[in-house]
Order: sequence, then structure tokens, then C-alpha cells
Amino acid sequence: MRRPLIAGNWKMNMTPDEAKVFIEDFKKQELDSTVEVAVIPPFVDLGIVSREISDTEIKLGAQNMCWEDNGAYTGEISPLMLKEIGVEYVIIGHSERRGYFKEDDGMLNLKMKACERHGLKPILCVGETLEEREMGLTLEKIGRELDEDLKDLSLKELVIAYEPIWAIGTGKNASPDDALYVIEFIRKKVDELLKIGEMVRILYGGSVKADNIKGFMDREGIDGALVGGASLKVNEFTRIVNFK
Ligand code: G2H
Repeated sequence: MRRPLIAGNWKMNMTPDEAKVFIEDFKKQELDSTVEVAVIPPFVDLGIVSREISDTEIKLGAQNMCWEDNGAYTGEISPLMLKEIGVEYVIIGHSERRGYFKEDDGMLNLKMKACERHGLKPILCVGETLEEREMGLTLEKIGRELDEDLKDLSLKELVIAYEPIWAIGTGKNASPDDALYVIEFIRKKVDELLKIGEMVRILYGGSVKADNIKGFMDREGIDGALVGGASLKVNEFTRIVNFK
């Protein structure tokens, strides 16, 4: 049995003061305890959020990390820093990192290895552009990302987020059946590469909201959601967590 995971990726939103107000309110909500909940704030909010959730079951994630433990990497944050502050999950290879910040699969493979080395749980993001989708290249593109990003790893705990790039922050979402089709391919591929097809949790991400989460979660094989915009409001995010 894979426990559902609902993870809120705040992206570049919320100052530390705003994060504190959000979390103080969010942790008062009644959350379905069968669902694992993670909040993934910007780096500068991690300290305050970590302290605020220390007496709850809410998990903490980071949106990115460097593959090195320390050294001359101006502007980067190391796995050791994240661990010390109580981070459990790290998003690796979000399409906004791949696109705007030119993170390539070689780099992402190093980041995955750093997660493995330090016992951080990666949420590896994969997905196709609209152009790739229309050309029928979705599975080929995602297969290649998985081959390269998971190369030479033997991770036992892994989360993959399938995020069709055309559905991110656009208000358009893949249909639950479309998402499931790709997710089943991902599960098979992860099983070939790491032999953990039954254990790997695969989330859908891309314009998930309180109004459409149930459609995804009703499909066996979709294990949760990586939620962006809709994770920034306490009421909406709580409704997503309590999708049952
Ligand atoms: C996809 C998602 C969260 P949104 O990037 O990672 O964002 O829900 O705003 O489309």
C-alpha cells in the first residue's frame, strides 16, 4: 500500500513573515491523517516553517539543492544544510529549474546521487512540452529523462512527479486518464531501472485544485499530487489534502 502524498510547492512565494502566518493557520486545520502532507517553501522560509511544524505530522521539503556537500558554489544550498534544518523531501528537476535555470539531466543525476548519499527523499519531476505531446513524443521524452536522471542509483525511497509542462500554472490540466497512462509507463520504467515499481509513489502535478483533485486520486496508480498555486491558500490546500 502506497500512502498518498500531497505536497505543496510554494515556488517563489511567501516571505518568512507570510510563511509563519500561513503555517500557524494551516497547522490548526483538521487534516486527514491517512494522507502524508508536505510543504515545500523557498529556502529562506525553511527555518521558520521547520520550527512551526515540529509538533505536527506535516513534512518539510526544499525546492532544489546543490549536489556538493560544501565549497565554493556561490548562491547554492547543500544537502547537509537542508538535513540539519529538518528537510525530508527535495524537489529535483522541476520544469522551471530545467527551463529557466538550464538544469540538465547530467546535473540532475548528480543531485539525485546527493539525495541518496544523505538520505533525503527526492521528488523527481518529469514531463513533456505541448509540442512534444502533439508530436507523440511524450513517453520517449519521459523515458529519456528517467534513464538519465536515475542512472547508477539504487534508491529505495523515491517520489516521481509527472508534470506535463503545458499544464503548469496554466489552468489546463491533463485528464486523470491521460495522467494515469503516463504514470503507468513511469512505474514500469522505474521498475526496470530500480526494481521498485510497486513502491515508488508517482504524483500528478499541473493546475491541481480542490475541485479536480478527486478525479486524479480516484485512479489507482496516481499516488498524490504536487500542488503549486493552489497550495498557497490555507483553505484550498486543506480541501486538497482532505480530498476523500
Ligand atoms: C506544477 C505545479 C506544482 P501549479 O509546477 O509543481 O504548479 O499547480 O501551479 O500548476
